Amino acid sequence: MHGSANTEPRQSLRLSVWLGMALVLWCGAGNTAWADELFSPMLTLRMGDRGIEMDRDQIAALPQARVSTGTALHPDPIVWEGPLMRDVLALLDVPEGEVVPVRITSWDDYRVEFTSEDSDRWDVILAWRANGSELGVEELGPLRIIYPLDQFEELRDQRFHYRWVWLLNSIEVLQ
Ligand SMILES: Nc1nc2c(c(=O)[nH]1)N[C@H]1C(S)=C(S)[C@@H](COP(=O)(O)O)O[C@H]1N2
Ligand SMILES: [Mo]
Repeated sequence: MHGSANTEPRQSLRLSVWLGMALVLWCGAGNTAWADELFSPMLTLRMGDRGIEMDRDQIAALPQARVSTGTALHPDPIVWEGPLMRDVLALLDVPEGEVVPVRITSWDDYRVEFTSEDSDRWDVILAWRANGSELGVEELGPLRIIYPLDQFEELRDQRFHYRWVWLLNSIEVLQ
């Protein structure tokens, strides 16, 4: 499943309203402690009855990967850093190489489903840093999916664009 053309305007409206509220809080607070509370837990993992909630420190404690690439719609290269999606899925004991369906959701209620085949084939990063700084909500963080687009021409495809989830808050392995 991927976002269809007729759901995008509704998503965009909801995103705008949501981001507007988040930005007011963000600017008003003037520090990241508030933002951390707003986006807490930073990441929720689910598989069946199992749930794992992770905060920024736990995400930062995972092995970190790094890639320099533009995004689906923004070609200027940025250095993105964060854990590999395959390492994050491994926290749910998803055996590497086994293809499982995953549902990714975001703080703006965007959702998309694809499979773990992507993160097995490519180094897909759950980025929380960009050009050396932590991603704030104005950069569509605190977590977003980054494909190594500039390294693999085959990723330059509409099918993948929907999977570049920003404002990511949960990853669920569907069984
Ligand atoms: N949270 C969230 N992520 C999203 C979307 C969205 O509406 N909300 N739109 C998707 C769509 S339709 C596209 S084309 C890509 C664009 O990614 P980019 O702007 O990072 O290049 O983001 C995807 N990720
Ligand atoms: Mo899109």
